[in-house]
Amino acid sequence: MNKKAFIFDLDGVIVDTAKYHYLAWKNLANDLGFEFTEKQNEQLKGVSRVKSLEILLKIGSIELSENKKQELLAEKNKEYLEYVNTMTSNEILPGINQLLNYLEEKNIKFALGSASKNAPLILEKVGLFDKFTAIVDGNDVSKAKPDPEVFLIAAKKLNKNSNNCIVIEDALAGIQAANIAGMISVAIGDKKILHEADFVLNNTNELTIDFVKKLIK
Ligand code: B16
Ligand code: MG
Repeated sequence: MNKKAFIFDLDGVIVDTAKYHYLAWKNLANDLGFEFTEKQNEQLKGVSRVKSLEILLKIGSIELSENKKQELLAEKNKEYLEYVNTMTSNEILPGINQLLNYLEEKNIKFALGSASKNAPLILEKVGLFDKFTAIVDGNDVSKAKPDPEVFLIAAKKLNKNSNNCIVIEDALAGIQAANIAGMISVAIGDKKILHEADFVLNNTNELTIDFVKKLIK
């Protein structure tokens, strides 16, 4: 067995659920009487559900009671799950299936490290649930990224030291969490935003077998 292991973020790396989060948050904002743009939605990527609502309410300059916030969080998640329930394996991002199959073939373990409390359901919908050695998600952590907790739990479940773990992430907070954990960080997205990562790729197509071979050497 290779001594290296991989930890994958979910939204933005395995699938693009950001578009569904956006639709649900946008509808909520509209119900509350303000607009929420796709550009503003960038601020919610990789951020927990509760923190996302805080950011949204700040954009709309709205203050609400704790009870009302809980109600809105449930409402948003209900709509989001309606989109999630339509998901199939067609929504797995390019290059990911090939990469996971290669890792399996080479006996290289991999885990999920996501902020989403819906991660197990999403993996089930796209048919990847059984592939992961461990799934660590928003239900397992008390501190959100950039705190390294989610990745440290994943490393423990993989039975690997941090310096042998390779994290694939699309959010700056996730890259910072991987770096703080002492892991190898691979970012997917904009170099200007994600320059703190050890490696930055434009998209998941660039997660080629050749690139992975260099990482695990
Ligand atoms: P949920 P990741 C994150 O997933 C999303 O990027 C972020 O937009 C979302 O608010 C968060 O999950 C929580 O999701 O409402 O499903 O618990 O990128 O960490 O896989
Ligand atoms: Mg992400």
